[in-house]
Amino acid sequence: MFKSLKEKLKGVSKKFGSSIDESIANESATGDLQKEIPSAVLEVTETQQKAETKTNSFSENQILHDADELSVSPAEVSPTEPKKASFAKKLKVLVTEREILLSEKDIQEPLDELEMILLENDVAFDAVDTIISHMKKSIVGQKRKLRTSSEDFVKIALKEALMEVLGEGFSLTEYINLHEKPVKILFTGVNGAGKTTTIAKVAHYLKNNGYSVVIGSGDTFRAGANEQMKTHAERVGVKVINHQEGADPSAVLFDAVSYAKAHNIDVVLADTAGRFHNRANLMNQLEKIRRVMKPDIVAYVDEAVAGNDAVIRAEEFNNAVGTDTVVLTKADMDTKGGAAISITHTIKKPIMFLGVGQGYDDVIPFEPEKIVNELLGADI
Ligand SMILES: Nc1nc2c(ncn2[C@@H]2O[C@H](COP(=O)(O)OP(=O)(O)OP(=O)(O)O)[C@@H](O)[C@H]2O)c(=O)[nH]1
Ligand SMILES: [Mg+2]
Repeated sequence: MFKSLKEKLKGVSKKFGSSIDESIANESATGDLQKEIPSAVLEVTETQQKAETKTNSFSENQILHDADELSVSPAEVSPTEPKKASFAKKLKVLVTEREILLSEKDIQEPLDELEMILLENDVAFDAVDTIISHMKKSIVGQKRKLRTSSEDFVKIALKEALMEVLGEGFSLTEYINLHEKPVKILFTGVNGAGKTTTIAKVAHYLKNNGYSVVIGSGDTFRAGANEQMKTHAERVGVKVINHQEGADPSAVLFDAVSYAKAHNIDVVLADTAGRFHNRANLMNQLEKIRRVMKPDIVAYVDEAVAGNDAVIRAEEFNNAVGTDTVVLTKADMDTKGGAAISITHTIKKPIMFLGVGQGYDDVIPFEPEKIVNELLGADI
């Protein structure tokens, strides 16, 4: 999942880290640092240097030892420059103890690269903007103690930036626990996005979590849709309500809700036929379904692999018939992660599940922090 983006983010975090380390090194080299070191410390340091110069026989071992701590190769440590090596060692300690003020130019290059990576991986413009501004805010002009590695410092900033655009997530089980039963969920979306499969997976997930479920087979339009839903429902052991092909989907879903009420079922999962937002008659039909079955949650389903197209369609569906939450399917085939990162930021609705395969277990509740940790390759 999101393999290409993950690799690129790892690379850019390293670059940010190196840029920051470079500015620290430059600052040390220009002697600015020396000005800020209290004179008492400098005096002690210089006295020690004198003593070291006198006693130092510059054995190869000593040079190797110093080189080790300075992270430079022995060849770079000239036996004629013992003062510099040993003074630099002390400076390094002082640098890690003090705070450094980073400027935008220190990180301009990796910042531009991050922007390109996000755009290339289908993250929407607005979301990219938010991430870049957040990164600047967290890094530029910030005094920070250099105790942690620069790369980790950058990862934390990136994590916060991604969390800002991902929003809160939507826990279905929490919602069900807090609301009157049956909780009615209407699934909408374009053709082939994965609505029917998602309903089967969610039914399976809910059953495993101790909830009772009924499915309404609301796709009365496509030939074979009823059969497909029935097969899935049988496999996951859930009752399905259906009418004949061509029947009014509102009536089917109304019946599914009545069945749930009569049998104390916790959740109704309502399927619909795939449709595009620009087909007015089909959108009117969805409006009618809404009025008749009064869903508690309208879940818009689209493919993560569709990237920016999924984000645009989600917005159009939201404007046309309303959306409360999003399910992104086929995340297992998505190397970019753009839709997962931008959809909530764009339509201001949380993601509920990610579909990650064709099996019934292949659905995972969308937890932003877990996703970001997965993207950045660490628990930070
Ligand atoms: N790899 C992968 N395939 C998926 C996932 N979800 C759905 N699919 C596949 O996508 C195809 C379409 O899924 P459906 O559930 O029939 O899609 P739909 O939105 O109901 O389609 P229509 O009813 O025609 O609008 C099927 O072959 C599914 O197996 C997923 O998370 N990962
Ligand atoms: Mg379907």
